[in-house]
Amino acid sequence: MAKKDNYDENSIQVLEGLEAVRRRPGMYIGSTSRKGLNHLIYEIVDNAVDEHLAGYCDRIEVILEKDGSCTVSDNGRGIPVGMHEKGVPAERLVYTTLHAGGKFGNDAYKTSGGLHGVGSSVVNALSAYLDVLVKRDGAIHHDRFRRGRPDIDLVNGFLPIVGRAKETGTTVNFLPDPDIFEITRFSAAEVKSRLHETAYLNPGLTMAFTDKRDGEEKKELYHEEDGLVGYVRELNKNAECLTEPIYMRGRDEGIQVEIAFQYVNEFHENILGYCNNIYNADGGTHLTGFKTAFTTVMNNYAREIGVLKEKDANFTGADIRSGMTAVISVKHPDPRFEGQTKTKLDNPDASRAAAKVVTEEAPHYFDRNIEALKAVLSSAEKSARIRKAEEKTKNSLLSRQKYSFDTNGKLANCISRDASKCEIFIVEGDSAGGSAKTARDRNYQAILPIRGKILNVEKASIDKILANAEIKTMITSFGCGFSEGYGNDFDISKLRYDKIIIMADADVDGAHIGTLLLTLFYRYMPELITEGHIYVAMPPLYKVIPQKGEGEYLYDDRALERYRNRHKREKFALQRYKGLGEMDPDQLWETTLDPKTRRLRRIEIGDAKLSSDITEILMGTDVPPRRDFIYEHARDAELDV
Ligand code: 28F
Repeated sequence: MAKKDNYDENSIQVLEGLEAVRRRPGMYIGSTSRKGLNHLIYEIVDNAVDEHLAGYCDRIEVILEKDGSCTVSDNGRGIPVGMHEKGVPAERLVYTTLHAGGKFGNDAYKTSGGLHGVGSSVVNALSAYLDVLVKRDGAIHHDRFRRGRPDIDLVNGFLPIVGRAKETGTTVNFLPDPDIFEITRFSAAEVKSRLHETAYLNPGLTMAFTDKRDGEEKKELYHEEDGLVGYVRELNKNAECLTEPIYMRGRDEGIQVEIAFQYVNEFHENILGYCNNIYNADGGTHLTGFKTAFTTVMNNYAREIGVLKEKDANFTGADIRSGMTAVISVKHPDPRFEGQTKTKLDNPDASRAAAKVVTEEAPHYFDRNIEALKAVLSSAEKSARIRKAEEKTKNSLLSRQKYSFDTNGKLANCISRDASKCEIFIVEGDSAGGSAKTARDRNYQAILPIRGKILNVEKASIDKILANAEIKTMITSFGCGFSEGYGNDFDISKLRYDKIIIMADADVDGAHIGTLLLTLFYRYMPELITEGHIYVAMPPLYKVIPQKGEGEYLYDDRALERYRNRHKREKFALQRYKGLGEMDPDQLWETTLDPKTRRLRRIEIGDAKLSSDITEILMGTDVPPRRDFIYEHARDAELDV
């Protein structure tokens, strides 16, 4: 009897906990937009990955179902279903208790640590329904919840058994609650990219993906036997490589460190950091430890083999990393993160561990691979030479231009100086630029027309980049300088516009220009993206004008198809926009400039793998995948209100 009372009390607490999640979902999953939505899948997948890390699961499957739900299953041991001391099956407690991991006094079990370590119960609380099937002890056990509340009766305190099974594993099927999420359609591109990333970080694990939502099933299988080395190869697959991928691993203070890097014939560094399989967009201590130690090791080599003479100054860290692509993955028993977004690792011991591994392992490799050593040092020399030559040019260029606000011929600036209200549209082509200048609200909207193709900064040296007229104009207009490997002159607090809006045609060329611009921002002004200032305008493809009633803008062919289906018997005129240049100023205002009616997509580069895919897909010459990519992302466009 006492036990039952106890359970009732507990179950009230449980419901209150889940209610809290439903009241403030953003606190638990970041947001209720598309990003938060996909996060639900990652939380569940992370639990399965933990089971892999524990050594019991080698296959995880993710299915996007026709009804909009998602199924995740693994072939691990199955979540324990035995009666817990509180009088409920352990599985049910996992799905209804916040911080379940901690409550079991078994913190060490949780290594991949979902976003805030509250995984399963948060997903449950935010799902219209969630079904769990556990195959264990020869039986299939079933549990079911609605909006986090159990929706199935226990049988003598146990989960109902719905079948027999020799094998073991856990399957979870859930439907995000439309009352909570603004958007309930998962982004397949993002899920796939995340699964592929997980496969690279966990060689030996197979990730299967199926999208059953539209028409025929689409399947992908990710299995990356070469792990981080394969990841680095993939990141560099379109570059001219100067070394083989170099791999090292080690352990220190209970932290496991794995590093793979490779040099390419380019002028920037691309270093990705992971802690417990989670990408750290803002890096952190594991990266700084690696960088500092690697700089020391390589400067020592440079002196030893005479690349640096006694009187020479050391190479800077950026010199040494110029051309480096690296992935650093640490497994930490108690990760801490810094800042609002929790994307920067903060544990000092992770820095020491990464430094120790590099200091011990890098010489093992370079002592035996002199060619690689020479390639790295000659890349550093080249970078140092350019740095010195350009420090002068750069200083004079920036001091001359830093505050020349209105002297720029092409920029049609706005009147307001209140950055929080101002917007700048980067418009492709002179004719669209002209219309936009007429159409805009000059109080707070600035127009910067750009001509022709933007320089591909991935392939250009810094002097060429700074000499490029369009890029110079952008740097001066934005007002916050730029950052490159040799020092950071970028100051986001000086940004003159809250929104920087890329306005290009909704065709392949437009997408190409958009990507070149994004690549520029990503490499040289990344905070513009991470702080959420970059947007892409999504102009409509069609306008339908019915005989009676209001005209309507349609943004893609699906919308047109839907419109046709809804207005089968009615006559309407159909106007097709080929490009921004064809719209008159009024149309341009209504479709692209007016905050009340326009559509903007905010650019987020939280996912390193995805951004590399974007560059890969959009920079490549393959037109078909590029079109698919644009299509898929265009459909996920969110209204900016
Ligand atoms: C589709 C999502 O969530 N898989 C999981 C396991 C296995 C165990 C476990 C999970 C013990 C009581 C805390 C099994 N046998 N896939 C998953 N597989 N959780 S989640 O244990 C959880 C702890 O609650 C498991 C022995 N030990 C652990």
